[in-house]
Amino acid sequence: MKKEIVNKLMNSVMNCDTEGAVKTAEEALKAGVDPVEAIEEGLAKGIKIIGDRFGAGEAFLTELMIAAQAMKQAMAILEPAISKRAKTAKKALAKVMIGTVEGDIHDIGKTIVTTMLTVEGFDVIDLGVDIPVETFIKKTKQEKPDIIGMSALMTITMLKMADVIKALKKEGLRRKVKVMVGGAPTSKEWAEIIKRADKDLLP
Ligand code: B12
Repeated sequence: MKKEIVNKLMNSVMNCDTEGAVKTAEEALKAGVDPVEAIEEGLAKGIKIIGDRFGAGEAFLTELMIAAQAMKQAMAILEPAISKRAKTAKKALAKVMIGTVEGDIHDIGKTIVTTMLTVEGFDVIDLGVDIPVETFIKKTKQEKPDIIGMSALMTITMLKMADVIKALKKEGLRRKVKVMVGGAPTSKEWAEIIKRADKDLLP
């Protein structure tokens, strides 16, 4: 039953069925489906399938846009159920500042990460999307985060992550923060490359 609902979520997004995605998200909560599983195993799988079709020239950008809208609206129903689990620690575990890098407006994954970190007791500042290097630097000076999270969904924009790290170093901020990168095109290998570039930049 729960598995069926999760599959229905996947299919609704894949088929650009916003109404179906919203209704199924409500059904999922009623049936006691884990909202994180509903997002990761249902909605996210659906958007990945249509994304792959788009990449193969088998789907139009408008379809991608509608599917993304369906996913966002279903997430809006599921997220409050995740937020309810928020740990009520007196002191935040750490301050995280997160943003999607310049040139990139993808924010679905970043929003999930923001919700999960908040639930786990981190103080999260979400800068939004299309964030220039200068803004990462300016906000780091203002907010003094312990961790900076960067999201990129395109191979071209993920390069901006290295630019932010370089700028942090140039401004003498690199040793004061940990840097976290994520988004579909990133990988362990990419994290290693970023780490190496980072090391070279350290005195
Ligand atoms: C939805 C989507 C869109 C939506 C975005 C809506 C939105 N508000 O986000 C719309 C329709 C607007 C869109 C636009 C475009 N898109 Co698009 N899009 C996608 C799609 C289908 C899904 C992305 C997504 O939301 N996935 C679901 C989430 C849950 O997964 P995720 O983002 O990977 O996040 C998870 C992890 O990666 C991680 N994570 C994410 N961020 C972070 C950050 C940190 C710090 C950490 C720790 C973890 C973490 O946690 C998340 C939870 O598990 C992908 C396909 C794909 N396979 O990724 C294409 C894709 C990314 N898009 C693509 C393209 C080309 C475009 C456009 C250029 C299309 C165009 N011609 O205009 C534009 C770009 C606009 C821009 N300047 O950014 C390409 C990129 C190709 C490439 N190799 O660079 C892809 C891969 C599609 C394809 N197969 O060709 N897109």
